[in-house]
Amino acid sequence: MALDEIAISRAIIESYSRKLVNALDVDVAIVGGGPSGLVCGYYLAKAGKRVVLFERKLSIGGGMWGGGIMFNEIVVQAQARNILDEFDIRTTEYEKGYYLADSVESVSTICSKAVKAGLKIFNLLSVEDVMVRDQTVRGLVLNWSAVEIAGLHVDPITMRSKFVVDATGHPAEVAKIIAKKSGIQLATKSGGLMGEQSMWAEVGEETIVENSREVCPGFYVCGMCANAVFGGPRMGPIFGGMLLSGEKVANELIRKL
Ligand code: 48H
Repeated sequence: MALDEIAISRAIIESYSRKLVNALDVDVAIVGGGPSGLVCGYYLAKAGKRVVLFERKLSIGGGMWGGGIMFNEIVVQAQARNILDEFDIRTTEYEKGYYLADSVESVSTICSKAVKAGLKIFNLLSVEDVMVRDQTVRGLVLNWSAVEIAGLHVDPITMRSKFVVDATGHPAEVAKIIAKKSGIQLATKSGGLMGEQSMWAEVGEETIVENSREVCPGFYVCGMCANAVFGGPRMGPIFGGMLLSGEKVANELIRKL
């Protein structure tokens, strides 16, 4: 059979367009494909919810690939090891309570299992705004990352979801947009973003899970973003809190949906 380049092009365009159209009205939209967003998406998809994830970059995995200072190993504490077990990611005990995993195995496995569970991932799409109705976050405004990077004046498109999850990591991008543009008071002490605090692994890992929750109607945060919004320390290359926070938000949303 002779290969027809036009058939290849048509296949991709038709299939992607269908996938994107199906993503325009869903249960949950997650922004950011780092460890917390991926784990959140996995549990929601596994529970049969319609869930999509938008990631600005070409690659999925956020800050997990690089372990600590590009040494591609991650540390996970005992409380989160069962999540790595759930994904069948191999761990070794370094010393009591500290487990090591290969960061490449971790990201690729979580991503693969999340997609196979039904999470629809769109890479190369950036969230530049939210849709708000009746003081409730109801969806996202999307544009190609290439448009954003090139600074082109191209208008975005909009998708609707019952809930939005900000998993954009340190910059807390969606929370910042809501605080700046929507007039909605966030459920923090100041009503706005409290800001991330300096390194303290133990407190950071505890608070990240506590802070992974609803911030205003229709809007949740998980992962590093949760401490940027509610004010909590960073924790360096220990990833248990990221996994537990994604799981926590997924379970809360599964109860609500
Ligand atoms: C689309 C976006 C947008 C946008 C950002 O940083 P991440 O890995 O996030 P987490 O919270 O799952 O994990 C944090 C962890 O990697 C980390 O940084 C730790 C533990 N730090 C501790 C320390 O002390 O430094 O992933 C966030 C993802 C990235 O891939 C971004 O590209 C993406 O979100 N993203 N995607 N639209 N507007 N903003």
